[in-house]
Amino acid sequence: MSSKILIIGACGQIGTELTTKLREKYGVDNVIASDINTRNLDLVNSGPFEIIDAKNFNAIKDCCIHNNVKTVYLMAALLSATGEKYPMEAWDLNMNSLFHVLNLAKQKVIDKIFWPSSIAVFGPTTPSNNTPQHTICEPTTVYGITKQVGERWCEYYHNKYDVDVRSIRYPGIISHKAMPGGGTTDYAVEIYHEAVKNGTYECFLSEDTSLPMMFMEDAIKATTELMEAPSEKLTIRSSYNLAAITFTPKEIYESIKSFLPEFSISYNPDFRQAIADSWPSSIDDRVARQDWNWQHDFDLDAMTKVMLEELKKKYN
Ligand code: AKB
Repeated sequence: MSSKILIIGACGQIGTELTTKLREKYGVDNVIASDINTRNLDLVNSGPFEIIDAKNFNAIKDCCIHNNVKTVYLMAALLSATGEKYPMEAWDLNMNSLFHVLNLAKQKVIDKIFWPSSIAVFGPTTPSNNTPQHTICEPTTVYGITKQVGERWCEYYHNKYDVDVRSIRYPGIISHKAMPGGGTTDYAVEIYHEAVKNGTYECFLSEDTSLPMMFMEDAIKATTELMEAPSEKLTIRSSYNLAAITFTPKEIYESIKSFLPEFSISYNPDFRQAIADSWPSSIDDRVARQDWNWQHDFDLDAMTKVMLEELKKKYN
């Protein structure tokens, strides 16, 4: 049997598009999508799909053994805003699912892991502009703590047990297919939907909150390129800084307004403002650029153009 890829958490914002891309690249039957439920029927019906709870070690192991899965993308997680509401659930899901796949690789059931980290590993004491790869990481959210600790474990399993684990510190990801859920950067997706549907948006961050962001196409490109890079080129086994664009709510509003002149915005910051304030405003990703030639394609206006075109098709 040819070796297969398993995506855990495939119905989420990134998992949905990652599944499509990996199926294009490696063949539909070679990529098994899985999630805890069947909430995304398009995805469920688009190829092999299994219901798997990312916290269930035996379910993941059985799926890997029965299908000859050798590569796992672990996309299931509780994000920053939800994690603050359900701290123990975030710890439980984010850490245990990671240990399950790391231990499967240690046991040589699987060969390779992709695990997403986040700009949430940084905190208020981190240099905020052009945040370096190696710097102070004192996160103040539960999500950030799980990602920081997860990074340490990834590096440990690589050094101690030769586990081939690869990771990216994703910035906020903007896409027009599946919605994000429970993140602080979600405003940058909601704003496009509301602009097209209602012509107005109330933003939960203040107008000058600058955060690192990226269009989904770039995030998927980065993920597949990192996974295809020769192992010996990779100098980071915790997680790579990755950057594309940085903008504030006001700047994304202006970008949308240049396409939709009637669009209006108001600001009503909530608890997510404190989370955003603790994160960097821009990221230095030179190590990713050197090690595996990472380059982004989309700037803010190019992304706005695609987002508005696609969402107009969806809503009209
Ligand atoms: C969040 O806002 O929690 C996520 C992230 C930056 O990891 N999008």
